[in-house]
Amino acid sequence: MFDPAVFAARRDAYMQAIGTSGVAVVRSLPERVRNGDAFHPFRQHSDLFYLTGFVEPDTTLILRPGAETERVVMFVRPRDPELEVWDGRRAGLEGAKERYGADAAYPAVELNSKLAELISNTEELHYSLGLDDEMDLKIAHAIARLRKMERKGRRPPRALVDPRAALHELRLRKRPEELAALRKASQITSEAHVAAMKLGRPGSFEHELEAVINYTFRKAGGSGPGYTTIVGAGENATVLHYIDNRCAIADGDLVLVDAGCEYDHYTADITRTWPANGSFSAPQKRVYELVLSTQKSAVAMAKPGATLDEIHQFCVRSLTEGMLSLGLLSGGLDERITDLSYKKFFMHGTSHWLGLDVHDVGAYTKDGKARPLEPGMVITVEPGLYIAADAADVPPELRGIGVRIEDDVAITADGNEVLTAACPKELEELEAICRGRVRQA
Ligand SMILES: [Mn+2]
Repeated sequence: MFDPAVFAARRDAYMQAIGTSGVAVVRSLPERVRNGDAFHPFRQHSDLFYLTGFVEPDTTLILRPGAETERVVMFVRPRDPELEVWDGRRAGLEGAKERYGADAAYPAVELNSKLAELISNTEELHYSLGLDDEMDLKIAHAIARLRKMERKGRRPPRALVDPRAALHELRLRKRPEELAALRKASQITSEAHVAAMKLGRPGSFEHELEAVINYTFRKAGGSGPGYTTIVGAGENATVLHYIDNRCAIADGDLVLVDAGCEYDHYTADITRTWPANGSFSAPQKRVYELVLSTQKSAVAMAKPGATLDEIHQFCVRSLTEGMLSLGLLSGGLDERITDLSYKKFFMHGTSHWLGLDVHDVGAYTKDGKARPLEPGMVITVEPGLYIAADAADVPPELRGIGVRIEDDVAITADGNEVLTAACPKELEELEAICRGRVRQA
């Protein structure tokens, strides 16, 4: 948990960006029923966490940079000793003010009656419409109520502004404390991947690897996986978001693991692919070396001024060249890139922003063009090659091979820092780890 001053500084920066004519409403998402009376674990909405560090449900933050008093207003669940016995401690109104920097705090149930007044007579309402129907309706009702109050000197905001405009630009550039959290998440994630490499072998199950990965996350103090852990052996590695994780691992399988630990609400995102029996077969090796050399060159390109589009175009060219020499495609390189036939084997993007969300916020284009990378931005670099088990017109020995290699890269003033550098990816290194384990068995 960061220093409260960190969150105060973020609120100040956001209020500066909004300007004195605007108001922002940021609300936690509703708790969701899993089944019966059991709920999915609650995880705070990233925008609200970013601005408050407050982790309880049913919370609303209203930022009013133009107001003279009550510039930071929070609606929270009040203390309730009886309920807290069942559901855990609450910060309450006092806690919201004393520990979370609210100028004023009200019980969550009073949001409806106070919302209209708090957003009235502003020009822009910064609010993320479309995430939560119930809250959208509250906003709509507040606006409707204010329309009827013009003669009493109250009117609704004139424009609705998506948080992408200001808040998500702030979230896109990571501050030192955020990079520290991402470093920690990356370090734990690297350990978890190595633990999986050591445990997995022909005969073990995908879910066993998922278990050791998620165990490693929690044991090290992470909150758990930042997204559902993917463990795909053999042809399951060619299914991009395979999360069933229930198959046995066979001798000769490659195992693709895509998993990231969430630490202090920031998540890492690593993919590694390794041979269950400790040796890449010759065809597996050819595919792996192609993806690895592409990935390493792509990581080296990630520096200020470069764009994600350039990095992706490089990967497309490099992988397509490899597809031609592997016999997956035929014809000319430029032709195969132009007609998009490479997408049969490399169908996803190379990079995404990374931070509080695994696919973090932030615009990918600026003025209609790919935006240049800047220090503080954190990206993934994750080329892959996937040859379906039933792919027609490909060398039979390549069928069912799926390889993805993914690292997390922070852009620095003069290049980059690979946050996930501790996670092995060299072919010989992977074989050594997997063989060492096989010997111990
Ligand atoms: Mn990713």
